[in-house]
Amino acid sequence: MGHRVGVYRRMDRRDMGETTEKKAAVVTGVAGFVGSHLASRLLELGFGVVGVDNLFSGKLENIRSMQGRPGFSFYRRSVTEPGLLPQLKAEHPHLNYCFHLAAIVSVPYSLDHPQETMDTNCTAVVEMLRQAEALGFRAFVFAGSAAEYGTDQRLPLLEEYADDDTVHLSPYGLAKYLASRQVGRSPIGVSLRCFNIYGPLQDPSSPYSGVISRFIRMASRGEPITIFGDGLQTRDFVYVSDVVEGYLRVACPDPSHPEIQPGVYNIGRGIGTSILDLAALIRELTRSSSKLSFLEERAGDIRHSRADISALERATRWRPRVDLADGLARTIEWMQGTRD
Ligand code: UD2
Repeated sequence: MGHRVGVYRRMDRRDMGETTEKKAAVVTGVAGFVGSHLASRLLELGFGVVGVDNLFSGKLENIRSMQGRPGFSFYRRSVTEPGLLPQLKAEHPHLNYCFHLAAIVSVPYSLDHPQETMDTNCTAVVEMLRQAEALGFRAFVFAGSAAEYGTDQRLPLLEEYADDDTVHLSPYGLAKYLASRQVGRSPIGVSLRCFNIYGPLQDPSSPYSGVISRFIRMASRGEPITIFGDGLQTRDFVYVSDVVEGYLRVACPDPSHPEIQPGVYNIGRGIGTSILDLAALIRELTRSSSKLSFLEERAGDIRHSRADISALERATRWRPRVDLADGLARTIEWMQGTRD
């Protein structure tokens, strides 16, 4: 458990426009799927990392390989605690970046706990942004979501489509939208609206886990692959290392883009894949003979989702590098090596 595959291309520190200034970042949600990948990459690039997680959905095993490494410290704290960022800054004066990924991550949970979701996914974000501005941070990067587009079916989804008229399907979507809007208006703020992220460390064990981790587990075990609805719904799947690279690019642009570009950007691959095609690909890659089992469509499921990613490409020259077959192969290798 905790073994890492080589998901990142070797990158010279100069790629990140490194200067002699010491860099240190707060990563909230550090024990989560994406947060732990991001923290590990930041450490590789020479950043100090102060990781924060209340372990509500994050797992200590995701950060075990970083604990004890020079430059990494972990705080089991909630981002809803008042004054958290000033306290961390007092203990780590070099802190100058904040990557805010901590969130209530389950859409169904948000429907049952709307107030807690608004507190965590919106109010706490705006408060932390305000603190980062006051403390002179260089960048505050927030994990937005495709859920901010609600029921909008104008594909590909452009950033401007999410506005005050958008009909959100959940407190999760609404809270992320409001927080993103606020972050995108700050001179140090960038919100990355993440589409369907997948890769190693994604937990396959709950019914609301990402479809890719679930399908790989079912296919590897020869269990029926559960398709909710007709399977013709589509999603924009993006591999975790591409998302991590996007976070880094918006916060620490390369020498030809020295300034951060505040605003709200989609991050996906810009390609829609149907759930049926995904299941076929995973069966093939795992050489599985699992059957497909068609179940009731999931309540609140969006039919199609696909990002327009040109704004992020223009602002930072970021490009997704890992295609679906390659990303699936890497995820399968990790899951089969450590889980089953
Ligand atoms: C994603 C995010 C969620 C939120 C939402 C916003 C993930 C894991 N979740 O939810 O946090 O941002 O987007 O819209 O990225 N499916 C099956 N069989 C299964 C599991 C899933 O058919 O066993 C279908 C499911 O009905 C859906 C699609 O696969 O149509 C993707 O499901 P998901 O849970 O991976 O992600 P999604 O898009 O609902």
